[in-house]
Amino acid sequence: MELELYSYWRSSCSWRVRIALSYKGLDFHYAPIHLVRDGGEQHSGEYRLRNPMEEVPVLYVQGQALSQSTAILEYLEEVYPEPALLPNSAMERARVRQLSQIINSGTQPIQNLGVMQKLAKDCGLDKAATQKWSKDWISRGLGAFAQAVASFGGRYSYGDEVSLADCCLVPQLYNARRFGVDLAPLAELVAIESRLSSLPAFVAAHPDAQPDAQL
Ligand SMILES: N[C@@H](CCC(=O)N[C@@H](CS)C(=O)NCC(=O)O)C(=O)O
Repeated sequence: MELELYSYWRSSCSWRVRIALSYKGLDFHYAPIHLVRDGGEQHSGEYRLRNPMEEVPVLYVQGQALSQSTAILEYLEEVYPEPALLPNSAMERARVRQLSQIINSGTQPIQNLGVMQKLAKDCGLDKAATQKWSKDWISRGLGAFAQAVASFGGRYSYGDEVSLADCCLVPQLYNARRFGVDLAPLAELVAIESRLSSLPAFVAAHPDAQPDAQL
């Protein structure tokens, strides 16, 4: 199946999809979209046709554009069920989705680039204030994630198998560091991250390993 991923090296949502693609051993063509240069290539007329939300990622599957990273993750899981990123029972799958959504809908959207730019433009917040905004929302989201992991985590975010929740956690921790979040209270998440980081799929999906990385 022909797969093409529109991605930005540091985009946490693109990173989630890169992890799943690599974990499932799927080859894909990488199409870089620079989120900052020239005001952001995601806002170009050409890209808006790919995703009217003007965001990455977009995954083309045999010419059909899919957006929204968790929809893409679920698609990949359905079409390429092995190796699995969701557990067997309905309750376990709901737990993994619960964790994923703490990040996908409860954290990342509030700290996204577009939100920070709007806070600066429309509300007059300076860089320190927008950074603090993002830092506080990430702390809150990862704090909730850590509490859930204390109940049903294990070697990884949910139990002892890699799951979609891990695809969301690792990029969000990277963002946490970028915004100066204190990770000391989140030591268990950092420990899970360090177990995940040595897995080949996580190595391959890291921002620094992408063709558009600016090191
Ligand atoms: N809910 C979307 C969010 C996508 C999203 O926020 N992407 C960010 C990068 S992680 C983006 O493209 N931001 C560009 C902008 O805000 O202008 C998803 O999960 O795919």
